[in-house]
Amino acid sequence: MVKPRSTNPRVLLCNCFRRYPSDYLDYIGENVYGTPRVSNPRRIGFGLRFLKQNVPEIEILEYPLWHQYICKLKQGWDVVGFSFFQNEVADVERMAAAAREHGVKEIWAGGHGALDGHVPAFADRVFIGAAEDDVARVFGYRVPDSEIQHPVLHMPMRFMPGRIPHFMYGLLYTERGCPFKCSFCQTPVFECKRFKINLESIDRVLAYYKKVGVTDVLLLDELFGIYPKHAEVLSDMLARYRFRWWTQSRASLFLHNLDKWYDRGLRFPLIGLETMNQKALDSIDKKQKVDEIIELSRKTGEKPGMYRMVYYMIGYENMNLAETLEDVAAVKAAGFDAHQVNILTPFPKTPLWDELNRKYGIFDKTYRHYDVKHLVWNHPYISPAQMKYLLHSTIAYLNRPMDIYGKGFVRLIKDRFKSSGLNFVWRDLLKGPIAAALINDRKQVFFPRN
Ligand code: B12
Repeated sequence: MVKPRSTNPRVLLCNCFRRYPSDYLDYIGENVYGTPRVSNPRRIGFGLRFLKQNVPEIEILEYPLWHQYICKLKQGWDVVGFSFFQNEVADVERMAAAAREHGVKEIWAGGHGALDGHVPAFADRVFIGAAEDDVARVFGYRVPDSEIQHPVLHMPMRFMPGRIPHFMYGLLYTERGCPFKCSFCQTPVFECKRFKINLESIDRVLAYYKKVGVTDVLLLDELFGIYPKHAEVLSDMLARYRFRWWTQSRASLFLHNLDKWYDRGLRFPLIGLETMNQKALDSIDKKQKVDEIIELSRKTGEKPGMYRMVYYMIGYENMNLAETLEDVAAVKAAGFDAHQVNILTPFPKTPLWDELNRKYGIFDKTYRHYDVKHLVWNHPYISPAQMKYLLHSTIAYLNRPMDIYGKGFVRLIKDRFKSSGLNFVWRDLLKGPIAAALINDRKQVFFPRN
């Protein structure tokens, strides 16, 4: 029997299971065909850490191995919940079935994967968007959005072959939601409420990162800079702690803030380019001009020590093979340093999903294929096999290992050496990897809630 809520149910929230201990997302390997490769181990559930920081009564289990998960189930839980992406839905359904077999009466689902239409078939409660307050209510109190506290979040990057520690990012989410409505993106439907994460809790996390030796902070907001005053305080804070920082945003916001953010430590802008074809940009409602992208490349290219990565997609409805190749050539000519190349993928509840399904049909329902590297709908001009070939050749062309590791990093090293002298050797070649080797990112560090 599920206990009445007021008596504090035992709640366990998990990520999808890992297949083997060093299971990783081959994020760089998927986008650069060459060595050295960099692995992005599946170790930390960012959403789960946010929930635990704000609702300490829950227990979290991050990316367990299957046997660890079963062992945990045996401890007896009133509720077991899962945090997952679309490409993990089938695996999580299997985990939910195992939980039921162990007598769990209530299954929860959250994270972007929970938007999938099949999820209510195996979950009793589906949470969309930030859920700190919803989960706190189960324990009889509230966590308003303005009081959500930021937890400690690390993300390791390791060189392969082997597992050589290279970087340990400190992660930051400074706001949730996005005012734009790009047709491919789930954020407008996932995070209907937009809000900022409170600054005191961010400051506390930054002080912690500094203390443990983190050199680089990665901001994974959908769109850093959309709240100008908030971004002003935050960029100032990052400068005060002397972090080098990486952030996602759109071309217009980078252009507007470039000089200031650069002076305050921004070195790795991650830019939503999407395509250099204006018709295609308009077709996904990106509200971005190709001229802005060109201008941004020029301006960022003049900043010493800046490494620019763009998010690029192929497979637009109105582009055939030849037009796609022209687009790829235009992206190369824009002159950015690295490119994440994806295939335009409809995700549930997005305008793109409805439109492509209605006009052409979404034929591939295999969840694992929703990793933005597969064509899952009937493209009018390009077959799935052609698209795969196009993806591989685009990646090989845009991210030539010699350019990425050779030209790009050699320029970075030269620029850094020029600006910091021998301090560069300490900070980049020694301090970063030493901190990466010493920090135990899996250790759950939480601040007391005040
Ligand atoms: C960080 C990130 C990643 C990281 C994930 C690392 C990790 N260990 O989690 C990396 C870089 C590895 C990654 C990879 C991918 N990503 Co990604 N990623 C993001 C990003 C930028 C932020 C997500 C995040 O961490 N948010 C912050 C946390 C705090 O929020 P949250 O997870 O949503 O959790 C909150 C709520 O959702 C809720 N909640 C979450 N889980 C649960 C569970 C329960 C039970 C409850 C009650 C509540 C709850 O409460 C939490 C606290 O408020 C988003 C875009 C964005 N800005 O949102 C894209 C995004 C989620 N990614 C996306 C995609 C497509 C991918 C990839 C498939 C693409 C690729 N090949 O690169 C892969 C798939 C990875 C995988 N399955 O392993 C898409 C959609 C994914 C989808 N629908 O499945 C997004 C939305 C980007 C976009 N706009 O298109 N990603």
